[in-house]
Amino acid sequence: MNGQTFRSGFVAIVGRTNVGKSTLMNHLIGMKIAITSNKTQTTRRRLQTVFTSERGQIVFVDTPGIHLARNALSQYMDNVAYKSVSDVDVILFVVEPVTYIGKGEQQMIERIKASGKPVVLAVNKCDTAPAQDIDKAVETYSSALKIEKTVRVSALKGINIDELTDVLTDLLPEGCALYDEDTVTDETERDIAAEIIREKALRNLRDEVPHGVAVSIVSFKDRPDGLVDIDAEIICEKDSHKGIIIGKGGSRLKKIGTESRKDIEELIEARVNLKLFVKVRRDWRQNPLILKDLGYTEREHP
Ligand SMILES: Nc1nc2c(ncn2[C@@H]2O[C@H](COP(=O)(O)OP(=O)(O)OP(=O)(O)O)[C@@H](O)[C@H]2O)c(=O)[nH]1
Ligand SMILES: [Mg+2]
Repeated sequence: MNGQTFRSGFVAIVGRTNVGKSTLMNHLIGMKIAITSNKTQTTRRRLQTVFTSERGQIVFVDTPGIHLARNALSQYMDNVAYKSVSDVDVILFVVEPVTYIGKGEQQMIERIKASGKPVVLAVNKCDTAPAQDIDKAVETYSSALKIEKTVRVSALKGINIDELTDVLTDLLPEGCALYDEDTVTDETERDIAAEIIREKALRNLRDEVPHGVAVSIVSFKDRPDGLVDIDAEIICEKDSHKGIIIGKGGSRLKKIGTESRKDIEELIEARVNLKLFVKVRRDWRQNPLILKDLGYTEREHP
């Protein structure tokens, strides 16, 4: 370790929905674990990944993006994000190169201030704006809260990612590794597979349909020859949405299935036989029992 102090701890990745938190986390760890999309409210629950280097170990906590909650699911999502700031060592506040701080973002800023935790500001999507706009965004956020370090990044283009991991490591407490150095996440293959299917559904749907989609893995079984059989349900809120998800002659569902299977095969390094079913569960986003069933409830974390 070249005589350097080894540092370890938790970093919460927080910010408005769609600013690129999950894309950034995937680039920070060098692997696609979190799903991403150009729709708002893609991430729905807390997701942990691990980055280990010679200098230290960072446990990243990706969180749902702040938006104005309108139902029980989105209320849960905002709460996960707000709460995450209090049980980590460092906060990675991700923003876009803008100068407007919305109501939800302002509430997050208040939570961050109250936590007293050190904050690193990542101005993401730097590939989309001229330098003077990025400077203005830095000014805006620096006057709204105390920031230890600012890093201008592009998660999509991989700009300044190593610099960001260095800055974050410097702010962690001295300590030994919390996870085995080969660990990338504590998510199960089953849970990641469900998320991959949800991502493909999100990316192939428009308007209000994607926000009412959830995925539940019904069975996940290895065959002796190495093939893995996965049955999954795509849950939606209305009969009309079911028709849209299935598409003309089943074309959209087939596309979602093909894209999902490819990514799941890459993830689990095995051939997959994937069967998708679409099921309507009316207004499930308001139903506490269904939310619990789908894992959208508070869990205990170390
Ligand atoms: N141009 C550009 N687009 C980016 C960058 N980072 C992320 N994106 C895009 O921004 C969109 C949102 O990315 P996500 O990573 O899903 O955003 P998020 O903040 O996790 O969103 P929520 O989970 O809803 O909170 C996707 O279409 C990404 O491809 C970037 O650096 N540059
Ligand atoms: Mg996300």
